[in-house]
Amino acid sequence: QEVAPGAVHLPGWLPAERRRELVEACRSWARGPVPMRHTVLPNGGVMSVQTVCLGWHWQPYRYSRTADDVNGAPVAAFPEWLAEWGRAAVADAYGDDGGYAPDTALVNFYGGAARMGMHQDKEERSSAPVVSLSIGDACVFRFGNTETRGRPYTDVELRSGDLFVFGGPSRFAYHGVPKVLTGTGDPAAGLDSGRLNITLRETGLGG
Ligand code: MD5
Ligand code: FE
Repeated sequence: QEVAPGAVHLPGWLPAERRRELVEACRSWARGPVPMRHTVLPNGGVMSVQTVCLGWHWQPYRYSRTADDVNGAPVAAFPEWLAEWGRAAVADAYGDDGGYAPDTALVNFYGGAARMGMHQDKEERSSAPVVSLSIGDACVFRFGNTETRGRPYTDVELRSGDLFVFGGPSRFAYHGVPKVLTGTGDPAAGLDSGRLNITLRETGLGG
């Protein structure tokens, strides 16, 4: 389950009932106050993944309180219950929650053709872990190194209910999602197709 130092994969961590609750919550966040949408990159590219944010609004390559690139509205609050799930996740991965206090979540929806290229998550001003929860279709998750987008990397299959915690020396590793495994999903979770990934983070931005 430790894929690399600080990178811990706990398959099936999220119970079925919690998956359903999280899918329902994501459906609601996807409607507003800021609708889920394909992020436009500074180079004009459009991400194939759709995203909605809580607490802070992520844009490449910054966080803001309002969704200036969507409808200008303040993002939905980051709920305390999700912070508690985050602390439980870090405690189960590392044996101690380390006072984890996430203040933002990125909810990413991958349709069957969606991909995420190799990147680092560097917008946060904190080296606290990233907690990742996956629901629905499985995917190939590519976990790389901190130096380059290329090899060496390890491909891991992430399935519905899996938890992955990225901290310590793995926090700033390159990573991506080269493939969604269509038809491998979890209809009982309330998601008939596609993949949901929810990441919890500490922005380190305060206020
Ligand atoms: C996903 N999402 O599966 C991934 C899960 C994103 C994103 O990459 O930016 O929304 S989070 C994976 C992650 C985060 C921080 C560090 C590392 C991986 N890592 O060191 O590999 O949709
Ligand atoms: Fe990422």
